[in-house]
Amino acid sequence: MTIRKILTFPDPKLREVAKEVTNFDSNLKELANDLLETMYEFKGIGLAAIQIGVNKRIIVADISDEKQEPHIFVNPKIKVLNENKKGGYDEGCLSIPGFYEEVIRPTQVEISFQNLSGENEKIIPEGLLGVVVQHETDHLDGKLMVDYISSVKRQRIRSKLLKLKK
Ligand code: GNR
Ligand code: NI
Repeated sequence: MTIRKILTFPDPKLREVAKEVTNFDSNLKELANDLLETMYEFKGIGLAAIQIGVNKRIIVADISDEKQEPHIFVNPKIKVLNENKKGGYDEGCLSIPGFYEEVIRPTQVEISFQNLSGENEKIIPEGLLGVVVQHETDHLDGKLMVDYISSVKRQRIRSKLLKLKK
């Protein structure tokens, strides 16, 4: 188990479209453990492999603050069940540290995915978990939370983060 470094916006790697997972081997389990450990270390509630520079379609999430209830989703696919987009949610992103922006998303989705053994599963995530799985699957397609806000705001965040890096 290793805590990995998280890439930050505007790192071009975060714009890559991640590749389907085809090998459900011990390396994949190791990657899932690293994702969980890194997510807990940085106090996140979700993490996509591309955020640690690994171009694979795997995400993890854990929205419970007391007991750990880790979710691992391999090759996730989102189906919108309720397009209703009332009331956005203030989202944060470990790849955009220090910024919180309201993102309006569908209120109910179904996520179909494979588990670490390659078996198909699907769930209808409730509440915040539904928001997080949409945020994470966006990462796998190179999409970031800042793509939902105005380009003026996005540029401002971009230059602030670039200055912090220097
Ligand atoms: O830690 C995180 N919090 C969060 C809050 C609201 C909506 C989405 C998220 S995901 C984020 C971690 C992260 O960057 N995952 O990609
Ligand atoms: Ni994120």
